Amino acid sequence: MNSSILNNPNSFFIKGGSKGIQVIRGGSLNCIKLYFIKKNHKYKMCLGATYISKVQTSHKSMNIILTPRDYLYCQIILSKIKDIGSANHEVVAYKPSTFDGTGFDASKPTKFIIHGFVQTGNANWLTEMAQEMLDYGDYNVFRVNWEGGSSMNFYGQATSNTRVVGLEIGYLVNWMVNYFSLDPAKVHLIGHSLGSHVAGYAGELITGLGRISGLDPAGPYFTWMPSFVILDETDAIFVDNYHTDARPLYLGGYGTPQAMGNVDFYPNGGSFQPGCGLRNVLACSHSRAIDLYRDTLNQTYPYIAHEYDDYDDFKDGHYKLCGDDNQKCPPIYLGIRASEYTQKDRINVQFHFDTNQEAPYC
Ligand SMILES: [Ca+2]
Repeated sequence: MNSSILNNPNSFFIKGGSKGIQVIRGGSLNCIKLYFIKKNHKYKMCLGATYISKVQTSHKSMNIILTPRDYLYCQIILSKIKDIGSANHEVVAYKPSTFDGTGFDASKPTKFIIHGFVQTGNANWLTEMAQEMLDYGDYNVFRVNWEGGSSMNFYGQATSNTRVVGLEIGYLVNWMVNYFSLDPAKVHLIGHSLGSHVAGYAGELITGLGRISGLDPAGPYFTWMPSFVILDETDAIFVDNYHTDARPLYLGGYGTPQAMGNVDFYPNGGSFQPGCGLRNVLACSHSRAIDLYRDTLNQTYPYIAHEYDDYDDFKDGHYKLCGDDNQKCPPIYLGIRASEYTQKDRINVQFHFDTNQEAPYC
């Protein structure tokens, strides 16, 4: 190891690489050691397989050094049925005892809920959605808390940290697949904003991951980036995205307009949500994707959407030509039941519809 690099307090490098942010693609889940050196302290991080993307395009102008794993404080917490709060259990890969007494059952479908920028895994919407998931189905439900990496009030830093959180989840799930014989096809990652891309990074590491739901995937630094940078349809068997705040950042939008799943939902056109008004300064439209998804857990009637080329066609009532038997573009359930869609081999299929301004939205 180059001692001059070790002695440079600003160095960040990957073993075998050189100073700076480097690309490491592929590899197994065997530990790759990272060394982070700052302020005369050396941190050694063992993250499993990883890559650090160095991408310089007009859409992503800089790369930010990752926050050390210890500072990022990533927790993965299993929510116990009917007992949100004090009975939650943090679980750790390669420590099966952390699963003892949690009620975890590897034969059940397993959900992970992942927050975004300037949030925590203990925010109300995560604990409430976890409980709603448990009420809806017989699942294992985990909340991912990466508050140490998301709450620095610097978006660029948080975008870099999403890669570490994705690694943590991928590392845990792959261990669970090996240790508990968990079926990865029954694993479903649900992420909001930056959490959507966290799910994408995790999905890239998990062979045969069943599903990712992107709740208004973050736009800045991600839109039109390569597949390995963004959540996209290659990251799971089925990827369903919900675009609710897809205006450009200079107009206050945090989401992306880019269709990047197998199916992409654009309620009310996807750019702005009814009822938000001035409240949009509090990311009202950005959060609406969460509200809509949760509503599909709470309502007894199904939310159904139809395929259109764009929102204008929906408003004009121009249905897509679906063939004589209407089988070329079948309708789809929103939210939790989107996985029942029958044409999962298609990509970037757009669904447009309008909603109410508050629950029930459809
Ligand atoms: Ca991807």
